[in-house]
Amino acid sequence: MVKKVLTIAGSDAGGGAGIQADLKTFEEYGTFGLSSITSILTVDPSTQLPTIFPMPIDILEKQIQTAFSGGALDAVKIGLLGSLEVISVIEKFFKENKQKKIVLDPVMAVKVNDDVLQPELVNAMIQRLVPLADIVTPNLVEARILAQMSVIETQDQLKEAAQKIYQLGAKSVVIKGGARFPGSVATDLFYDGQEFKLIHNKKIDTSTNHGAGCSFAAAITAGIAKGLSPYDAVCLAKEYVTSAIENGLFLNNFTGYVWHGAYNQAEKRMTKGED
Ligand code: PXL
Repeated sequence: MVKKVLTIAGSDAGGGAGIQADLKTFEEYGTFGLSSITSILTVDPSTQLPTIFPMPIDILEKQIQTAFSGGALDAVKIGLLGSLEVISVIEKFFKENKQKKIVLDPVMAVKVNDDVLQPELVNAMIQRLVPLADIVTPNLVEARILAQMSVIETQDQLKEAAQKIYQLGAKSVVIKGGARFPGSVATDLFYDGQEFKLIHNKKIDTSTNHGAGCSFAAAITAGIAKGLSPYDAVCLAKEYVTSAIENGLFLNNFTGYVWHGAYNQAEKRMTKGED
């Protein structure tokens, strides 16, 4: 049976991150993707500054209602929220449908300028969404905010942050240290209250990484929907995203996107009749 996977996230008009990354990734995993759009993100071509247009809450609620019309989904990913009210709607439908397998990508900033978006959302996310999550997938900046630490630069600090986020009530956490983490290798850390698992990879020297975080969380969601443990889902997602980054493409002179189809060489599909 094809698994049904929902993303509740922002729409990235550029096609690399957010809802677009999620649906493309769900498809690559052979799962059926559904989407509830919380907001629309655009980027000004001359300044490169992002703008977030929140979806009216009643329209978001109708989308989530549509997605849950057949009951609980096989897994759900939460990304960019857009507004505080979104959290209450999510809570309502998760509770009514006894939704399990919840992945929280605690998006607080977009790569373009790294300003923390909507700080009022952070506390609500910590108190109300983190405890629902089977896995939370912060990057280094988000981990620092969730764990209320001033720096994460060493492996001990990475572990301390993971433990603090776990103690907020998530069943597991993976911190995407990635290429930003000091040192010669890209380091991520998985923790589920049992043992710390460091995941090392080579640092990839490329700027085609827009959408990497969203795609990673989406890949974990699809993996969990298909029955992988959170840790196994993280390891496969890592391979999937590494390939997507290595084979990325540029939308314009500024923005390099991950290529979601890279792992499966999707560019070779449906080539009948192509010149
Ligand atoms: O990667 C953070 C992110 C999340 N959600 C949406 C985005 C981005 C980054 O651009 O566009 C919709």
